[in-house]
Amino acid sequence: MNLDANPFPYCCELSHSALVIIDMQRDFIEPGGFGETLGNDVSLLSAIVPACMQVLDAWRRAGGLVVHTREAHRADLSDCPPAKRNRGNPTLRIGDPGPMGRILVSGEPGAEIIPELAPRPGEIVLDKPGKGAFYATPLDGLLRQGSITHLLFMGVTTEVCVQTSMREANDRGYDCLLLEDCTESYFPHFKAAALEMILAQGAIVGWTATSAQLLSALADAGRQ
Ligand code: TIU
Repeated sequence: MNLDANPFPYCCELSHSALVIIDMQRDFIEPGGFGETLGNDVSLLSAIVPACMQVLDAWRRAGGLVVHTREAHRADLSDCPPAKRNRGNPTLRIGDPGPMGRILVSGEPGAEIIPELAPRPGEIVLDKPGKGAFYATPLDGLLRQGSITHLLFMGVTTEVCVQTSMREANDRGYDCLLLEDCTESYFPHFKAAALEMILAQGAIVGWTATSAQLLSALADAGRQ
């Protein structure tokens, strides 16, 4: 597949590529979850859901590997460092009971991926205790086992978990692309800055492209 990406074209083979969907959880996108406890207006984030659904649907139909991550901790919080739990002055801390169950705890309603993007059998679903998808998860091994070399990212938030995961992936040798209209931040200027940082200096972290560009590349690949 060839994508008309920034800062220059991005080439990947579907059989060696994965769509990595970062933390599209109720805790970040709906009121009453972790995002809101940090003082954020969560309404901005749901705007990307239709574009994410379109990409996920096309990617599934093409037969590509899908990885979903969730930022979620064990019920006993043994994988949540006190430095993370005690940071700042949130209205509720990780593990506290909120309107969608315990904040950012695996298995609680708030930690689930939003129903529109719910994982299907056969897709990889990983709970991660950090911001990056590679820290304390089996992701790198699973991707190498599947001969995956190219990662296409969507999800939230752009400059926190998405950018951290892309940087981790970049250092591990993956060619990474971020779908611009399938990622969002609570701070629009941070999203814009993150996109700029990623593709500056000759794609120092990776490429960016729109969902339309990926859909068109998938359609072209399907015709061949
Ligand atoms: N998934 C993710 O980005 N976690 C965050 O805590 N993001 C914020 O922007 N707070």
